Amino acid sequence: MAQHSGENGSLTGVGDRAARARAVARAGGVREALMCGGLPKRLDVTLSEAVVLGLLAQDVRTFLCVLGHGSTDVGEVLRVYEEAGVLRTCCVRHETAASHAAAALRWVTGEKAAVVTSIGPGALHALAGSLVPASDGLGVWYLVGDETTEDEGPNMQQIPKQEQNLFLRLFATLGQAYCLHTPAAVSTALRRGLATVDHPHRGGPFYLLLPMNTQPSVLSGFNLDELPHGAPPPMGAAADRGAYDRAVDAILRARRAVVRVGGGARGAGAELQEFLDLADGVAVLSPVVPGLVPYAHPRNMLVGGSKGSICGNYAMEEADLLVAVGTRFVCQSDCSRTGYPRVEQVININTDLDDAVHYGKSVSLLGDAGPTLRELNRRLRERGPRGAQEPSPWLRDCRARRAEWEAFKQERYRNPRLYDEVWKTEVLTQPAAVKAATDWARARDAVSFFDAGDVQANGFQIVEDDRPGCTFTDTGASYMGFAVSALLSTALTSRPFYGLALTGDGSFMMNPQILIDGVFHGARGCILLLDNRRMGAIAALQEAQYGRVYATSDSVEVDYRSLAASVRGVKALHGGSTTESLVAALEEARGYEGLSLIHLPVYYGPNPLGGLGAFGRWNVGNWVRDTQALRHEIGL
Ligand SMILES: Cc1ncc(C[n+]2csc(CCOP(=O)(O)OP(=O)(O)O)c2C)c(N)n1
Ligand SMILES: [Mg+2]
Repeated sequence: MAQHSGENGSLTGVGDRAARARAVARAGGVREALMCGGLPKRLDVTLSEAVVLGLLAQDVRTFLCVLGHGSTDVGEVLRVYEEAGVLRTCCVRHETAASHAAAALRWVTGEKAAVVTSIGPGALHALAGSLVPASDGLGVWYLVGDETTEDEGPNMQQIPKQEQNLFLRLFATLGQAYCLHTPAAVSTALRRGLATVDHPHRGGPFYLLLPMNTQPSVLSGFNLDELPHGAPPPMGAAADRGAYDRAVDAILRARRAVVRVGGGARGAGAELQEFLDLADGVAVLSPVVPGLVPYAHPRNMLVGGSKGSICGNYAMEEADLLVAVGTRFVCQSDCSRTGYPRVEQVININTDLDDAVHYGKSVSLLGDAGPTLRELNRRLRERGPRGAQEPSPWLRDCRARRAEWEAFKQERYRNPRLYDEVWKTEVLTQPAAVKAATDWARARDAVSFFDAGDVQANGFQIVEDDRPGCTFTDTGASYMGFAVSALLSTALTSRPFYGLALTGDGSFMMNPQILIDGVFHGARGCILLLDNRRMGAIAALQEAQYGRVYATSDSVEVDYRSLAASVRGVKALHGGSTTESLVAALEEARGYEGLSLIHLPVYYGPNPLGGLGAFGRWNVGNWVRDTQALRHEIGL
């Protein structure tokens, strides 16, 4: 029988929610409350409350929401628990932006969050946004409204089709999903979510579908012990079965080893650097891990692939041995399977079986990068390392290409301004602006986020990080609007940082909601809007492929500074047309303890000094025939 607010000391009734919330607050957590007797083991709770208690038990305390009729019941539980101070809800203006902020929070600080939406369009906005955590391996919860399970007739905003489980099928295609059709299955759903969101090597989005009629249904005598908690354990080093010896033989036989470093190598920086020396290898870093090998490291050939760099692509093009560490071979980074034309042997370290056997000619080491590299290093030391003293011819050649790349970049930085046909004046180039801004961010300890487009490609070609965790660029999904939305994570974290979102005019307008949400929730960061008055990356691709630009710009002038200034609380600035004026604007933004926007007109045009070029192959547009033919010729 429901009671009121536990005033009579009861905590077990459906109506005792507020008292339970206070008990959780007093004990410092659900598990803690259970252990100290602050909460009884068996309770009558609604499914919505069981879900929230379950998430709290997994240390999910941040909820980003756009509520609707599909989620008011969960919303009411969140209200009561927030009032008690055990969680924080942030209402935002767009579900995709909520998803980006939750993904960024996980990426930068490791803190977890849940995105809460209504049924239908809101849920689909979140689903679209979840391509980011799905692509970049980030654990994020999604609580989305779903149609009623009694099938009394069509629900507004459901998929209009006489069929069961349509949302479940849709969501389960993109990640792990569970529909709480049967409330008593809640602990199993929460356990599946835990395994996905807290996966030790590759987290992902977990979608908990909450039918509108089961949310308020009561679980009588629900046993809190059933709530899962604690992260699943990580894998260790790969099992042997002779694979290490075969790998070491291949390394000692090779003359030109390239080590491709992906997101799975995060946390294995020290092992990796030792391995580079022992194997006489050079590193080519995926854009998701800048700084994992420091920029200045003599064996760092930086990025490679269809955007790439002179040195990174040279190393890929010439290598006879590929050591792939925690990478999944996305087209842009391995030139659509044509990136390693001379490779005779692959050593592939990955925790994911499919990724570990991606290429032929592979010795696959199915295990965690750090411990597996440690074991490889140990055996290499035993067998006598190579390349210990003199730089080998391979390293010398690569270093020469690295010097060429540095000179190529310097030439652009020395010519930071060009006359632009649209702006009708001299403006900064993107390379010059991104270089000045990221140097500034490094010096000021700001975390840089990159949006899609030329901004992103220039970004990963330019950044000079000497440690991991300074730059976050969603090259997995390359989702326009990610970077600006990511700034909201500065307001959600308990580990404060200042964010710099480098965005294009196209990307910014995908999610301008950050101007409002950022002010309301207290974001600390700056949007640097590089305005070339078009979707530059696509225009450049059209130009390169077909010689004609089409449908990638419009003629509408937007005064982004005024637009930003119209939101009270946003500091709106102009970046001028020199690197000095840009840095001055960044300094002014940094002096403001809130959200700023700097509008910076930038160059778009044919002058090669206006960009950083492309160096590899890509299986898109009219390059498809040649790229695919080469892929089959290589046969890797
Ligand atoms: C949501 C989304 N839609 C479309 C794309 C395809 N796309 C990639 S870059 C780009 C243009 C980006 O324009 P802008 O942000 O202005 O950056 P620029 O390339 O001009 O520097 C587009 C349309 C995408 N990555 N994400
Ligand atoms: Mg643009």
